[in-house]
Amino acid sequence: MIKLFYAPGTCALAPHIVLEWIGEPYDLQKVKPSDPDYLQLNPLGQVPALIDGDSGVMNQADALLKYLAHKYPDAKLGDDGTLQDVYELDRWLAFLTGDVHPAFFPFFAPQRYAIDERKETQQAVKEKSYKLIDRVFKHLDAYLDGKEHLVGNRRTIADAYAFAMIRWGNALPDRLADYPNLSRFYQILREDEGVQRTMTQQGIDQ
Ligand SMILES: N[C@@H](CCC(=O)N[C@@H](CS)C(=O)NCC(=O)O)C(=O)O
Repeated sequence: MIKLFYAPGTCALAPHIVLEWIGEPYDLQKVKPSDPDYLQLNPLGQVPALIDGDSGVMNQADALLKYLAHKYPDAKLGDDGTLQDVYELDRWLAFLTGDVHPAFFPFFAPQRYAIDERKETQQAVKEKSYKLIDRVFKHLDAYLDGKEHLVGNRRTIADAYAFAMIRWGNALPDRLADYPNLSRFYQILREDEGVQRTMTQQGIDQ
């Protein structure tokens, strides 16, 4: 059986949602990424990680999402087999994991970006991240105008990852106020039963 290692509210929410959408049984293991026991499993000290039977430990959220989509083709959460769709799915996963996620690094962990430990310096680093986040959120918001999904007109693994990222936007000072399409996208998925189950299991709200 597949086992997902997660920490609440992190990007591990994406494969968790996808497992719910797939609907096959899976195990869930809550971890602290820096915990020595977890570091034995995943020396990167990051979530998500996944074990599927004798697969060994697998990591990197986009690779895990594609693994799940390929393993369970009937769930139709991956590309539709056309070259254009392969590209669309890959480009959104690359943008989400390579641009959106890192834009939040200084927001969530300013101490990693400034030697000066004073509160005002840490706050200044955090505020710098708003610009990075705004750039990627604006791009996503413009793209989602009039759309409910990122790829094609159907639910895919990219939607699950986008949800996890947009959810982080609720921690911004103005929340999602400047991004009406992200707000709408978020609210629609927030109503999804699979998404609701993951949030209950992870003990997170909003
Ligand atoms: N490239 C990795 C990034 C994973 C990542 O940064 N995960 C965060 C949670 S969203 C984490 O575990 N952070 C712990 C840390 O950096 O100490 C992936 O896509 O899976």
